[in-house]
Amino acid sequence: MVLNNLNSLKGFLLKLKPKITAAQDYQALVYALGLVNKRLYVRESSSRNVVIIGPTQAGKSTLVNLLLGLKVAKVSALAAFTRKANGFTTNDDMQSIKTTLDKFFAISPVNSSQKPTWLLRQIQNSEYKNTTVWDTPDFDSVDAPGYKESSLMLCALADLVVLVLSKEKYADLAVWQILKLSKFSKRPLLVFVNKIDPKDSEQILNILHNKFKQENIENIGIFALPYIKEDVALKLAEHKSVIKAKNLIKTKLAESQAPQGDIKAYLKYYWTDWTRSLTSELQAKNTWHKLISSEIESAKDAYQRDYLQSAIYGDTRQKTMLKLLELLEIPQLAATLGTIRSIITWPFRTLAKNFGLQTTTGKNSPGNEQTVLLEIQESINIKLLRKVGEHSADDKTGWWRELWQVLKTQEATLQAQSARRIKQYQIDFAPQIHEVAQKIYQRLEKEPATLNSLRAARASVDAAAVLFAIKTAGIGLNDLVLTPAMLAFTSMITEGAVGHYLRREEEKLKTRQLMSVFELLDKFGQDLANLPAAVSQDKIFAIDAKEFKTITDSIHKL
Ligand SMILES: Nc1nc2c(ncn2[C@@H]2O[C@H](COP(=O)(O)OP(=O)(O)OP(=O)(O)O)[C@@H](O)[C@H]2O)c(=O)[nH]1
Ligand SMILES: [Mg+2]
Repeated sequence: MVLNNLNSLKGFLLKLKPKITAAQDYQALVYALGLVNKRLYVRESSSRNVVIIGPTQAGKSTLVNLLLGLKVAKVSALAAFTRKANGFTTNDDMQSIKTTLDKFFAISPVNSSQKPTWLLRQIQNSEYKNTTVWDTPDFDSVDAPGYKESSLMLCALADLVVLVLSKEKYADLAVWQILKLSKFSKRPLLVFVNKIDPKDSEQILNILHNKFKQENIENIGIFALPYIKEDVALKLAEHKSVIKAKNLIKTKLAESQAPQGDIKAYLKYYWTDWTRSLTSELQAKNTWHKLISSEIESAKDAYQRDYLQSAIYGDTRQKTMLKLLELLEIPQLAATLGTIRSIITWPFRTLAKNFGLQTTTGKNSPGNEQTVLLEIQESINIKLLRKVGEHSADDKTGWWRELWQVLKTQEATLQAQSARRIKQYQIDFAPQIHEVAQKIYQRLEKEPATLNSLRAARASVDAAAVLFAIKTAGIGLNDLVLTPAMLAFTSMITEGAVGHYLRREEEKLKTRQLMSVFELLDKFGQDLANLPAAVSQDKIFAIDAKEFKTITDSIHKL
């Protein structure tokens, strides 16, 4: 259970990592990854780790050699000389430590081609059994952000930390920022101040003791090392500070395993800082969904107002009428068909004129409903684009700006997609219109007088010819439904005996139509809600509110 939690926590931290810009938060997060990886991969029985850390040129590599009594770490007067973590181990089983360390240090994407940030070398030293002593890169030089991860990770791995300061560096902010990380981990901390003039030594040690007290950071000893002109290693090897420190380290390492440290408290302490941008982003996402909902709601109102309750709803009625004509099978039509057949080979304009059409708008001109829906869709997009633009103006996370870009580039695609959805809705809804026509026809069958008069009427015959033209010539519905013939036929029905019945059925149809269009509009909303997914994951967190909550809750169970 805890392992599962740790694994998902690790995945979450890895997602946060590339987006954290504040240096201190970043370093705290890498340290947290170290703590998590240590729990996940480092067995308690494995070798002990002594980690030497400090600012550049403080004398870390020099001290590693002094503590080991060997000349293994490379010392140089070049600033930021050590750039990889160098482990010197007395453990015989190099292979097994390497395997463990490979897992421990992996905090970059699995297939990243990054070069290893650490090296391991076996040494012979009978003083430290089953121990790895680490020389680490500095954490304060200009280049350090590029390589200090391994030092931070090692601080988390350490069973004991040795901090090396020089007389110019002990008050540096970077030093104290790193030390604050160790507050929660409870690793024994030993401090060296290097290159000190012996006459200043007491004073500097006092200042440091006070500073540690003030910062509430525990240490197991602070030692001063004098500035030596040359042959540092040779002359300091027997220095009392070095001897004392070596004994202290050996005693500490011999004690039972260092406490694991309180990961939970540590995570809780930094959690708000690490997730501040994520929280703003999730808030922005939430606002985006609310904006969409409110636009879709007004679109639903607009559809009712501009279509269902408007005079142009006639086009649905005309579709019903056309279907009804089909069902009526008017006998006189056969005679008319001859004429129609000769007409349909004519150009479209001539044909349309024959049926009393004033204007011809082409055979693909959209129906009224389609036009209304397309306009509604366009208006949703325009309004949302404006609102997203407003939010971008004071956007701290960059999320709104990214969304604006996506919305702008996807505008045409969205429109095309909506147009397809509208067409599909109309195709899917057609059977319901036909069903109403069926019902009216069945109703008419019960009233043979009306049925016969309809079949006989001149208007029906002309209208049937219109229907025929639509079916055979592929002429757009909208061009022809308003012909006088269709209007005459429609009014015969509406004003006739079944008029009342028709209107009642039409009301029911409207309700179903409204529901179908609500579904359609909700799909528009879904398309819009999915837009943030198109934003590159380099730019925003790929974390949703649910995942965030699950992980946040899981910290309490650690
Ligand atoms: N004269 C003198 N030089 C010292 C003393 N301690 C360290 N040095 C020199 O200071 C320089 C830096 O020492 P290193 O041990 O390489 O320092 P470091 O902390 O490992 O430095 P980076 O790896 O660059 O971060 C080297 O030239 C050392 O010889 C000392 O007590 N006296
Ligand atoms: Mg060094």
